Amino acid sequence: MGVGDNDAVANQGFTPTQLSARAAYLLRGNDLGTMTSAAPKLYPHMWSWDAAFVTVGLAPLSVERAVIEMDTLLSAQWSNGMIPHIVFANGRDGYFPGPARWECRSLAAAAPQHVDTSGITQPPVHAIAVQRILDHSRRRGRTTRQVANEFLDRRWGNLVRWHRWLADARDPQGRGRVTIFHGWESGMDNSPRWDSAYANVVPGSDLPPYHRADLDHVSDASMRPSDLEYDRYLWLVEQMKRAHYDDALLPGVLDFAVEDVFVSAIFAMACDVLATIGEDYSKPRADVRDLRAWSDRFRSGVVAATSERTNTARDFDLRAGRWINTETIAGFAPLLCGGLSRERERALLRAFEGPRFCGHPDLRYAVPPSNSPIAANFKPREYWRGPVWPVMTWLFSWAFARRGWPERAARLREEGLRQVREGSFAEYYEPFTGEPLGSMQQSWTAASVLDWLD
Ligand code: 9WN
Repeated sequence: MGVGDNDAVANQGFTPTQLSARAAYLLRGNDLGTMTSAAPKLYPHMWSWDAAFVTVGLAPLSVERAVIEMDTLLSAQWSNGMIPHIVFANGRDGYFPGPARWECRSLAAAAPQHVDTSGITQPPVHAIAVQRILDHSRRRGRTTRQVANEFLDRRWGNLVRWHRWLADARDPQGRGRVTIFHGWESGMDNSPRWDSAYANVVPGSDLPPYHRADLDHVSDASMRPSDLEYDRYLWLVEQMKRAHYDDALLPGVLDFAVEDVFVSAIFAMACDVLATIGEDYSKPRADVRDLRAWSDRFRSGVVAATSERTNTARDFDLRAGRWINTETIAGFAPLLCGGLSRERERALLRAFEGPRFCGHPDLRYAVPPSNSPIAANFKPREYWRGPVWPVMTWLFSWAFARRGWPERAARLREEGLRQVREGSFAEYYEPFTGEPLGSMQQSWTAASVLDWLD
């Protein structure tokens, strides 16, 4: 912090110029060379959806560096098409479960051999990053445009294979929803959405012992998932390892199998974004056709998952054979991908902006909390069970702009920026007090700010 910064914090927070300079500085600090760590201490490696959001923040700073970020991630793609949820930085410890626990190189036939990765996936937001790379390159000179175009030529096949894997391996019956086999695959690890499904995950007595590294980095353990939750997370990893991470075997052996409506909506939207890029850059027509077909299929799957009464979207527990009724941010999935009738969509927007979400009278900022403050299981400081995640505010503001709702997008941006101008770029925030929580200097929070202030 420079002289006078404390005054800035005590008063109104940093000015936009100061804030974007600090965000850029933060990403530089978290830069490991060819990847950006998700956060310096708690998450010292590359996470898949973090990397996509980070790329969105890097693109206005340097298209070249943004391309490197995506290249690193896509180089770690599995041969079946899966983009793994973590790409481990060489020689860095401090995160559990690390490569020694996942053992992907030795167990999974599809895992790459030149790099260590985890054996699960994360939400497919990468098309947004690719779009941002291309958009920013068009504002630059010829050399930068060429870097971006070559990137697209080099990686188009990876991107289509990634989407094909999601459509085929994770929706083999064509229901229009992506199945996840681990709560981590949703990116919303301990959301109340997964409570009932996790209740059926009973860790075996042969769960190998482990030490949680996350609790070494956060000041208050109650901001993180509990030990029982961790036992379940690790038990699912054990089940996957025993099945050699084989796509064909997972549905038969995993205690947790849920159709994730939020991931499905992101996928529908991402397929459209990629298809448009494909058209604009003359990519194979067959690819574009497949992408549009997946987009339609998953949009329908999301709409079919909505409640007639509330219009919110629900996840489906494949093991229990029932819809999961919770009141979380994921319920607004149809606002990301569209597909609802005009009337139902208006009602859903009203719910998003109403007193059960962004319009709750006690919220410090009018941004969506991860769980409704009205819900019985709402916990204002506990990870995905209540806090506000700025990157989710960014995702909704980006999607609203794309859906043709510029005022709504601008409102989320303004409120999101008001929330983070205290300058710690926290992973998540207490919704009523605005207290920064979890990891500080979280890369995707800085990236959101950089895009908002660009
Ligand atoms: C497990 C990195 C990741 C995010 C997730 C967030 C958290 C990891 C963890 O951190 O998950 O993947 O160890 O808690 O829930 O969304 O990608 O920022």
